Amino acid sequence: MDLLSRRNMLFLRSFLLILPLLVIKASGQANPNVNPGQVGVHRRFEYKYSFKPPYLAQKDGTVPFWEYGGNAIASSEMVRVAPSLRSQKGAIWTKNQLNFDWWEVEIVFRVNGRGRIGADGLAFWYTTQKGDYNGPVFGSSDRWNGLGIFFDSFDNDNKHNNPYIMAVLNDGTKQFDHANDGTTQLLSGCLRDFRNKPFPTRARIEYYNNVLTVLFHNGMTNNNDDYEMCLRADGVQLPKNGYFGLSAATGGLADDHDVYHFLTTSLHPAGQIVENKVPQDNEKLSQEYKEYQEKLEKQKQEYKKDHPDEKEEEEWDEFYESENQRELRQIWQGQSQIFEHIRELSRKMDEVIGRQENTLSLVSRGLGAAAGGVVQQPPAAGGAAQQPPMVGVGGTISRAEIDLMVANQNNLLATARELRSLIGDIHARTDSILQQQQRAPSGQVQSAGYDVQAIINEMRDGMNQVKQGITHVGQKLGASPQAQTACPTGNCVGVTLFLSVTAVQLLLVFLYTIFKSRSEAQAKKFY
Ligand SMILES: [Ca+2]
Ligand SMILES: [Ca+2]
Repeated sequence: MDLLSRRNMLFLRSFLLILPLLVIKASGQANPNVNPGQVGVHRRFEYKYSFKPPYLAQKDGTVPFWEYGGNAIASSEMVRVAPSLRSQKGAIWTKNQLNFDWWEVEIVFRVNGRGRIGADGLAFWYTTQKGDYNGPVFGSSDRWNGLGIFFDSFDNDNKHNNPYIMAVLNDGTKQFDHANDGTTQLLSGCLRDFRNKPFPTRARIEYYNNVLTVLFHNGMTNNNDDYEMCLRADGVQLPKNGYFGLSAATGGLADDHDVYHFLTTSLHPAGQIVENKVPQDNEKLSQEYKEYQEKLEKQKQEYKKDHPDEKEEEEWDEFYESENQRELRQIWQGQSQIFEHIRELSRKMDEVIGRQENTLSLVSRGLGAAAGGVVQQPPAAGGAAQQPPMVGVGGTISRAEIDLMVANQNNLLATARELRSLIGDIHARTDSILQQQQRAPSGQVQSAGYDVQAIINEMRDGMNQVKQGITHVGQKLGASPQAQTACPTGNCVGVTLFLSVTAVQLLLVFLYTIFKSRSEAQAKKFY
């Protein structure tokens, strides 16, 4: 194992040590209402309130359990709620009322058009009555009773804040404020571009324990996990037993409004299982599983009898997982975990940001009302476009506090980005290790480290310098007597002079030794 991969290993190990802290911190902030998928909520796919390809529409053009009208067209692959022609309107509604209170709906859709700007948008509905197929609000009826989630492409109020996603509640009395793009009525929203994306865009709308959450997937990847928080609202009271619907409209500008998947899952709190079919199924399945297991075991034993030699080889093979392989496997597993946790963290962060945006919009609305007739600023989303209200202090929240909130939010964003880049880095490094591993079938990681190469180069240069120095000195020593006069310092001694002095000294020492040994020998004679 070379220097580079060792360094990588150390880096990973230290990161793994930090990880539990991050996880503890994250789990400490968890809110049981936020994500029912993780707190033991029973989920059930509701096929009577869903559609998806293939065979979305049957041969006669009908969509099972749904009815559509207006300019909507259904094919086996998708529902084109409104096509890219001028002034089109269409809608599709579930035939049946809901028979469950809490739900999650995932919509996979595309809003595509040739123009830089499109119109008008797509709407998701949960209402007590089915709406029209050619109504004034994105193709459906106004004065609805329930919830509308609007994907509003066109910027009617010219505030440069579209495409915009918003949730609007209505009790059947309010008329939708088209001129202001609904900013006077919206519950919450976010600025997200959903037009002309490389992959289908997705929205996950969840209503559980009176908390409405809208997650959005921007269609830049095909990864199902890349949802971002768009909005979250507590204390939402929707009427029971409503209908689901989708509608869309075009105007002078026109987009195709295509919906590929409409997937409904009902959510049931833990301990409230409705069906009793499940245990029977379970019993049957576990019985089958047992039978298969016995069969497998039997076959295994038979195989062992027939091939007594092979067994050992297999075991030895598994036993000798090389150290590198094991280490890589552990790193890989650790990494996957890290990645999951970071995704979770960033999701939570998005959620926090969503809440702050809510608060900001509330504050600005409150201040606007206090200032009296000041035109309201729609809540800008997306982080960068945020503007704290410029009006003076009107309530309990001061300008400084809002600034602080914004600063905090930016900090959070920066941290999240750092974490993301860090994990990307780790990925890249591991990939390179893996590639190297593949290249070396012996299991030895080959050294191709840039650092090692650099060090060797440096050493080579150093050696060359030393060599040059030696030859230089050699030349000096072998030079003619004239070179001595050219001695730059004046302190240096000529080679001949130095040699002769040394010779004289040696001679003197030699003579002294002879003299001494003789006198000692004479002295011995006297004893
Ligand atoms: Ca609009
Ligand atoms: Ca607008």
